[in-house]
Amino acid sequence: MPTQTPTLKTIRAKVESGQRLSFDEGLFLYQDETPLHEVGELANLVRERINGNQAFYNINTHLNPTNICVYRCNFCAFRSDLRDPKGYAMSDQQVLQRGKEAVENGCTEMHIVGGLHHLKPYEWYVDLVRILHEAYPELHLKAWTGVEINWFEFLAKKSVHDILQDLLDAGLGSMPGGGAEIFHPEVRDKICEHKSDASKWLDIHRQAHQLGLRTNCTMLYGHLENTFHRVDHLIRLRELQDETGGFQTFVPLAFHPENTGLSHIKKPNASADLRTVAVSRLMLDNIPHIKAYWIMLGMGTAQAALAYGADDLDGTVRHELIYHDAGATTPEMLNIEQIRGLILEAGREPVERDTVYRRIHRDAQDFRRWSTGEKIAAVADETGIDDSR
Ligand code: V47
Repeated sequence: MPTQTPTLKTIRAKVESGQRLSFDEGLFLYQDETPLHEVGELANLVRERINGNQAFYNINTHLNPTNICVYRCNFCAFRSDLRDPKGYAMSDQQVLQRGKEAVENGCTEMHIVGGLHHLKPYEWYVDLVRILHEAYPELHLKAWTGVEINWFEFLAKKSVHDILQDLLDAGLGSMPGGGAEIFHPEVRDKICEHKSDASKWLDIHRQAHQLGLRTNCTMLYGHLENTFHRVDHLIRLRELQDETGGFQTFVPLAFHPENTGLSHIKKPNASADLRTVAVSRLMLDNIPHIKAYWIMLGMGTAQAALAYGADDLDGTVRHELIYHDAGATTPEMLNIEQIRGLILEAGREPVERDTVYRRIHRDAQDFRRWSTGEKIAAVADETGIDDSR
């Protein structure tokens, strides 16, 4: 049977009745001729169906233990060579100091990613999780991307399963979504040829989900890819999510060209950002949350994104380097009032969550004291994953 050419009318009917959109419909939604406000309106319908008027945030910090990296991804401004004056690797004491600062500032999460340092053994990466978890057990450690886990396979000569088990035993709480970039080899081979390929990245997340870990997923857009590559990327994530249900948030990441090997490319504009958020919400019907990462989008676009499919702004953030090295002009951090204010100004209800989407209750007298409440009901959770770890 010939497939019907997509129109906004047919797509609207499918979205309203909760039917899954096809590859061609994803391409259609990405076309400049398909009015952005209509794509946004449809995405908002799905966003409100799943998450109501709520917009989530957390109190978090970043830790990039080293920027020294064996890979030379041409989109990255953060990496460094060993002898470059910019190169660094943190000591255990510096890492623990960051844990202390996080806890003293009420953080519930530490987001840990970095370079693949050729002189650091596997144990350095595992022990970093262990010392932080032993000193600050209340701090959720969202650590190491699929690309790092793949590097650990090379370092330790162990299986993905055993590596993830070592990290779980050390205190790993979940995994961030970085390193996915663009899966399609036509692009991946041009921007990060040495990095784990799509099937490796996806299989690491599959195995993490099977071990009961929640993970996030990302897509880096606005460089050498076209809309075909983006829709292909989204569908590969959707297929894995059908299998495991372990992804909790999708984070579209806008390329920042400054100080990178692709500095001739113009940064995506606000309409490209909003369209990507909206198409992601519409295509990823099985991933509960879409994040508008304010550090990368800028505050105004992140606020608008809350009406284009996004339901999460990430966190207050401290010590972000990856985007600021690549020219991000956003502040280095926000305080609680500021992030809540952004959400309120956008007409949404701010809800503080922990990393695995449980409500956080803060002590009214001392905001640094908090307790974990109930799981936020987004889509039906049939994964059996236990988040009480
Ligand atoms: O994998 C690197 C991207 C990612 C640039 O899981 C760049 O909640 C744009 O994954 N321009 C790391 N993007 C960041 C990341 C992330 C961020 C926030 C939340 C979560 C989460 C994950 O940043 C890398 C790469 O895709 N990146 N350089 C650049 N110049």
